Amino acid sequence: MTRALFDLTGRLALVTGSSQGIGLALAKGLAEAGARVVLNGRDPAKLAAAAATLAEAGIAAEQAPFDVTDPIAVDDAVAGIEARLGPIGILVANAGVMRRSPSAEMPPAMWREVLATNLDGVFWCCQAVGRRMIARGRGGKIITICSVMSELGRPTIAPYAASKGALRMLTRTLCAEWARHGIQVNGVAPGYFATELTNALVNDPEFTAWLTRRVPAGRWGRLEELVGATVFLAAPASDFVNGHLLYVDGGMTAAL
Ligand code: GCO
Ligand code: CA
Repeated sequence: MTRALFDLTGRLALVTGSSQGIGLALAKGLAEAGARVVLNGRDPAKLAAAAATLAEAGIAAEQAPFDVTDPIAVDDAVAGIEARLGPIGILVANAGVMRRSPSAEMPPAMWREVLATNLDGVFWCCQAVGRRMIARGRGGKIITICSVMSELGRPTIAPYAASKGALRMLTRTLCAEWARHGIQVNGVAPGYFATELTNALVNDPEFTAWLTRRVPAGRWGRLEELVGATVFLAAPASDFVNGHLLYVDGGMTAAL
């Protein structure tokens, strides 16, 4: 009974930006909860390597290479996935990039690149998947990957923080629009996890020293610690949870 609340058997899940890092860990976690997963990234070779990693763990993942920043490519890809594999019941809109520069010197192209992926790209994916969920009338689960930067600022990452703050309001707005269609739109907001995106920080002992004092849990997060929150928001257990950001941050946003 309680287990059924967290069972994803028979669901098809698309996880964007899942050739590495958080996306790949979440794809694996959703598959272990029973979902069929579709991996996405821009680079087909990296995607194939990610699928091979999952295959070693006994998970047969599908691959859908496309660029989330191109709304036409996104819509074509989602149509193609559904024609080939059936309705997407779970979208994890995870694809995101990080670029660092002091704001005063930030080149326009850097600003645009981050917003194009982290904000526009999430919207295009939610739109392409959401409009089909609405048309089918059988609901669905949309999970945006937010950040502690949905709530907190930090020097040198203005476009990233701006995009993640915007995702908080996008998540709420899509909930406001789509909840009546049985669609739940929620966010998982990770704190600091060691991934490709945080390499610069992981390799900086001063940052780790600061972080372990700043985070109540006193350490970096482990990728597998994001799985529970994501499975919850993808599963029947969260059917009346909507427009919510679930922070998985070792207490960081709760404490000064
Ligand atoms: C930074 C980090 C963060 C993390 C993460 C925290 O420079 O502060 O890269 O932004 O990547 O998003 O939730
Ligand atoms: Ca990533």
